[in-house]
Amino acid sequence: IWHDSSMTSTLITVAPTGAETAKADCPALPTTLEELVETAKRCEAAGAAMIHIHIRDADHRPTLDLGRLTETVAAIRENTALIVQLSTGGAVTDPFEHRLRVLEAAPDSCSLTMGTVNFGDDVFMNPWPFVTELYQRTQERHVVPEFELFDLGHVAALHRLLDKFGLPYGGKVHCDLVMGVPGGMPGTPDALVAAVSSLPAAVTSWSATGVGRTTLPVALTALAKGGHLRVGMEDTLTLAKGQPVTHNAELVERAASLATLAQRPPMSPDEARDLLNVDR
Ligand code: KMH
Ligand code: ZN
Repeated sequence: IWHDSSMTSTLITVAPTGAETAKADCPALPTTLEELVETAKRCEAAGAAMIHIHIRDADHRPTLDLGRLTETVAAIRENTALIVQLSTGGAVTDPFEHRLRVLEAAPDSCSLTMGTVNFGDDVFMNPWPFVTELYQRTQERHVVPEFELFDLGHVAALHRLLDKFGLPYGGKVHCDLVMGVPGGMPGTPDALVAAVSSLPAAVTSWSATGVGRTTLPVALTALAKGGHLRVGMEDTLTLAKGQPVTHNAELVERAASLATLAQRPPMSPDEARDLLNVDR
């Protein structure tokens, strides 16, 4: 008997950079526009359909500079068919105003974190008034949000948000479970099952990502549960103990192999646009 979800193909999102790793500590991290475009092309060829983008300034430090973001969106669109998702999370030090302004770069999609969470020694701030303001702006500007869920409380907040403010632009509800962050839910199969079982009925698709050593257990469980995958150097810097990632495409290739083995091969950017109802 084939379960429905086992016949669906897999959306692979690549998150190649993030805001936490220093270029000096990891020269393979794509921090320039040229590196990002090259990464996007190779990851698309390896099976990615969406890219979750954080950008850096000329000194490789995280930035939410609107000009740079706009230029980045254009460059990825010109060189790939990937769905362009900009991070509105930024770095833990970014002010709310700058994070709201990200939408002005007109991406296809944006991340939208559903609550505050301890983040290692830091705090990733997402108070309710910020979450609701950002959500309403996505609806006004026709940006498809991806709800980032770091904890079970964020799942409860997603119920509240949808009840109060209705469906996102496009009518689909896609979320991403970010697991294994020190301060958030653990990257375990049990936690994944608990979070997925609690998702609102309006959710039409979900992906999961496990940071660090939780990458593989989270990816394998997500595939088995009918979910999609997010991988990349934002979340994972080693393929195995003592084996550093030398290019984001290695993580996408591994995700694509797992998905293919699970008989849920990677979906094309075009299929992903249908899944998320992102404009063409
Ligand atoms: N860099 C983290 C503080 C997102 O992209 O929306 C937040 C983050 C989530 O990466
Ligand atoms: Zn991010």
